[in-house]
Amino acid sequence: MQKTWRWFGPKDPITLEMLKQIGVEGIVTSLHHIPNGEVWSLEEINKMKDFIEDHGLVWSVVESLPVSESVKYGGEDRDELIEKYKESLANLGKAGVKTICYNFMPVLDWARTDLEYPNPDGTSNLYFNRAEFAYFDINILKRDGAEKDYDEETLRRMREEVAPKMNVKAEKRLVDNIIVKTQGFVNGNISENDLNPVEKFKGLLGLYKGIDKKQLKDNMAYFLNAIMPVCDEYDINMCVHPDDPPMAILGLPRIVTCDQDIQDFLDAVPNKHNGLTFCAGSLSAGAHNDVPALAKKYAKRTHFVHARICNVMPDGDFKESTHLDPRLVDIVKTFEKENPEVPMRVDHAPLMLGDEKMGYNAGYSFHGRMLALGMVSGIMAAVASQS
Ligand code: DNO
Repeated sequence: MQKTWRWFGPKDPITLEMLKQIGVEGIVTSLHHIPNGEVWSLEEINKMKDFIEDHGLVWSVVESLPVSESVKYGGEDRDELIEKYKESLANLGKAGVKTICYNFMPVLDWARTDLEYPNPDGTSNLYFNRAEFAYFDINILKRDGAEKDYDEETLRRMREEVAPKMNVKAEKRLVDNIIVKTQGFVNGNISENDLNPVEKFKGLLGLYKGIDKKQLKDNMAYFLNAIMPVCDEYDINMCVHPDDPPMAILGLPRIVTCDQDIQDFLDAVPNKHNGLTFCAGSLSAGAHNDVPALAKKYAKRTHFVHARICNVMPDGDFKESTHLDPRLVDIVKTFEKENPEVPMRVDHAPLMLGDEKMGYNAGYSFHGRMLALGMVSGIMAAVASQS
């Protein structure tokens, strides 16, 4: 696999010079300054590409070229937005940047309740607490009928363990973690500048009234069918990111959650340019997924790999595991054998050794990711020595 790194552009405190020193071969980035839905001009693309290449690196993957909400729910302006998306793709193709990661998650890109969950060794991790998430849904969003989406045990934990600890500050932190800090930097719907994120969020949820899984799948197929001619012309590989976590949340449908879903979107638009971002971490956050088996099944349809893996607790909470987890070793082995050229980046590593003071985007520490890259590189070297 090609060793890549998610870099957030010239304002990222982690510089390309630093990345060269730690063995990174390719860069994963986006034009974060261009608002969602606007065309990426060839000029802006080339500016970024030249900057990366001037540092002796290559722009391996775009993560992400965001799909506007209206394309997902099928709004009136979707065809117009898809035309703009096609223009951006054509410009990327002309510049030679040909692997494009996107997602089809309604409203919320990825979700965690805690961004600095302390570990016994002094590091901290991202964490998803189901009972805290239920508290956000039921008591903060006050979504109609939310209670019925949670099992009895989660509701008991919410009442007995979460609610007594809540106050204005704790609620604000939960809102920040779930819909603000995890969204802004991925060009999501809510940013740190929004004065009332909860109200804005409720409005966005309203856009999906009446949209079920089937409708969302149809909308994804509509989008893919529309863009495939451009992908064919420029040999662009589209790779959808699985839903994180891989299940319906907040009453919203999610459609890239399991084996069947993956098979469905691949079958819906049978074109080699329609592929997957194999985010082992997202898929592993659902106990229903056997992620090493999915890697074997879909290695050849994968255009981009996110290396990380989660442990799901019996109560449905989950947390990232070490990058040396045997399941990840197995997955790395699979990709090294089945798709050795595929770009891979390590994902969501702990905060450690001063990372916590640096204000990095949630999940994107420097020391934590550097250690993770060292671990995955070690696994790759061991696999190479055995073959
Ligand atoms: C979170 C990321 C996601 C991912 C997008 C791709 O850390 O894995 O935000 O970049 O879903 O579109």
